[in-house]
Amino acid sequence: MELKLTYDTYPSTEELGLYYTWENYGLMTGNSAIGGAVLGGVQRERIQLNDKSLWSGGPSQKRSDYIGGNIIEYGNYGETLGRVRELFCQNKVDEAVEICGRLLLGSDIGYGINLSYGNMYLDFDYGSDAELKNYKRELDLQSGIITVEYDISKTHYTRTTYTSYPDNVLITKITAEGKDGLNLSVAVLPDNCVAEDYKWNRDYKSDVWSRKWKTSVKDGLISISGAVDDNQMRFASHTKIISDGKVIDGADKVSVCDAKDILIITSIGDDYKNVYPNYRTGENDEQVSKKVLKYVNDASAKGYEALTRDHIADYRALFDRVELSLDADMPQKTTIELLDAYRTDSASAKEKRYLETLFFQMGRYLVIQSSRETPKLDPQRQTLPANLQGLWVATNNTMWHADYHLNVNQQMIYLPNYVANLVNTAEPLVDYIDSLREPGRVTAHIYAGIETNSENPENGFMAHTQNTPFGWTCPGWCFNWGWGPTGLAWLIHNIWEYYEYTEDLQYLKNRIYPIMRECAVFFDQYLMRDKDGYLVASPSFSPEHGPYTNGNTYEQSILWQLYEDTVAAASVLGVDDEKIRLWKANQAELKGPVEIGDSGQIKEWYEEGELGKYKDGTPIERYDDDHFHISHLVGLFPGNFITPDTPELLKAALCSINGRSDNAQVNWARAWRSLCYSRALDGENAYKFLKMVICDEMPERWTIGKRYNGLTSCRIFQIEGSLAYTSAVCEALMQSNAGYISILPALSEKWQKGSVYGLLARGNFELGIAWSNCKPDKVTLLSKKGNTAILSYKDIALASVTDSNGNKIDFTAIQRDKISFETKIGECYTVIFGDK
Ligand code: FUC
Repeated sequence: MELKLTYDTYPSTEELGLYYTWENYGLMTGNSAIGGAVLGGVQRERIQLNDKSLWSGGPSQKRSDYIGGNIIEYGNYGETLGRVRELFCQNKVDEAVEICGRLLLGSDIGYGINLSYGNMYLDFDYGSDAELKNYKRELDLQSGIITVEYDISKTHYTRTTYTSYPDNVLITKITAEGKDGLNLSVAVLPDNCVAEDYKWNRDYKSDVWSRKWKTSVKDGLISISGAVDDNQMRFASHTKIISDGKVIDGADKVSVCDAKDILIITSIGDDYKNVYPNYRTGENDEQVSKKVLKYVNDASAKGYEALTRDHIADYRALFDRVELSLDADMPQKTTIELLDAYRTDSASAKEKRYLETLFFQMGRYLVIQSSRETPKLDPQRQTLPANLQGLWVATNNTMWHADYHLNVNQQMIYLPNYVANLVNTAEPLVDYIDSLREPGRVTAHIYAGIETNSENPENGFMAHTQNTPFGWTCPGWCFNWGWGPTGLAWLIHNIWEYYEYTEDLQYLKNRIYPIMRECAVFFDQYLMRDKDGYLVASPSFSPEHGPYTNGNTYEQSILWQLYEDTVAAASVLGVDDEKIRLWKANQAELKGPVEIGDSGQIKEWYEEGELGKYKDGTPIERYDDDHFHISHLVGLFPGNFITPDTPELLKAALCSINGRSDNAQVNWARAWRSLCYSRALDGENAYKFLKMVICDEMPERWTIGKRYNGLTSCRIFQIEGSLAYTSAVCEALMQSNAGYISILPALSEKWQKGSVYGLLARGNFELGIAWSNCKPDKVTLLSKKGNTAILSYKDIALASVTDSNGNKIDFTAIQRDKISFETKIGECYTVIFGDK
């Protein structure tokens, strides 16, 4: 089945410049470093360009005292924290809260923002005012290529665009077949991109985003070299225009006449390097420019055919790993028509299933475009992880700076990577967390009094809710969203999963475990005893919700999981016996992590009685049942504290999600609810929220129209809704977090018939499931590590298991609903279910 986003309408030249057009209709492309958005204009085309590491903020000539936003007088090497804790213990909550709000803060000076690189403009002269016909624009998820096609006056024009990871270039190929040739000009402008209709964060001053650059043109090559004013970050791009027509250099653009064929090759780069404390490569302008030019020259020498062949091979090696069918075909409707029908519930069942499949694969496409590992042969191409907008920002005042948010967003951005079989794409996240260790030790010292020195090396690092690529690890400039030391531990659970899915022992040992260990070492010292002798992280704030307390379910659940994971990691590596003992003891002495309240809910705060009320019945301040975050359920998802094997807790978790209204408002929150419902084995509610992600409805006051480009939003476009959607589809079809693989644990009745191939389960199994009437017919299991397979489904003990030669395999029926059998590396097993 084809997987395409298709359009038959295009923006006018005027509309091309609007933020609205970019956000709702732009088709995104990228290779984790360079990004682009194809808007599809005809007279004028705009390809918006990104360089992921182009940021303002951080170290700068004008901030010689830059220390990642930490304020020594505020943190006072842990004294302030100690005072706050003491006040909490004496039950002087108001005084404690006052100090939190005044001193447990970081700076906002030099935070910076992820900048849009600029735009490439193609201005066409068709030499006739003949009518345009057969316009089509599409993004083909199976090749990672965007195409724009149309006819004007007996000539067929085609433009294809993609971003090559192997060659580090953005390619646009334009051809004309028929009577007329191509006449156009190409210009690249690293312009300021503050679109008129962009209504968020307008108050940013230009000193945050302004830059200077020079453009030169020679032999069809447009070269740009410049620097960001705020932090002197150097950037460069080269755009080479190759054609069979006449190529004419202008002052700042290139014109092409009478061509049938034009190839435009662009590469962009900068002098950013994720190394503390300067975060620069040390290259001068010329070196940055030369580095970028080499990619363009190499790609020109290679030629379009070979570039495209290598791009497709690279892309498909990832994309093709997972196939999903929900028994649908590609409808004869454009994406706009389909989405409108879906949103008004007038789409046919087949159309709905098609869109649900398309969004699943769109999430995988976005992962591949926005997060790739460092190429072995080109280590300078290490990239930052995908940020709040992946790597696509179109303005220089993007909301939330398109940064790294650790109170849910960054965790969600890296949800589908493992289960949707794209494991290596998570490596930029591992590299990034590793890079927070050095600056994070400074924050740990200043705010928690936990010092790393020669006697205590790697003694703990701390980071809070938001960070930038410049080691910005201090708390935010407002306590109730900005203080969040456990967000980092949550993110580290994600990279532990890298090991759980792959069982790559070397990678665990060299890259992941040192990070986990240092995080656990930090919390060993950070935790304090409460009046009952339990260990708590204090002060705490359930992300953006409710009161300040001495420990809460969110933080305690994350810490339970951190100890659980770190003990498992150390045990499998056979190291740190003494630490293992300490970590187990600490885990056992944690307050909570989970308590059941008087409404039968998981309490979000230990002070809670009935849902949203204190034990004496007074309402909890700032309690909001529409609230986006469901932070107290991290033990259910992504954690393992609450599973079907703890039925009482599972029931309480269900009560908690049901206690929140359906009005989750933003898409990551909808996807999160779907994930939790799947873990709670409630397929219909899980589906309901998946559907809401596709509908992408936003309150009127926030929105500038509906998205039709496969993206979803959190007011503005934010990427985690789409990525968490993909992972939520996986969780409905298969779960593997509770020590066994659950088949179709939360399948909605809407998905009667279908199949999925290539999902990854913990223990490194590749799973296929074919089902009908909502029940599995056949499960295939490719064992990539030779582990014992444990599968769970109703009455699975009555099924039969064969190996790839059709030989029957003996299995152990652990229960009627659970079987186990030994597997061999590389062998594929088939489970056939009997009568339904
Ligand atoms: C969290 C959320 C906001 C937004 C921001 C980037 O703080 O509560 O809705 O997604 O991150």
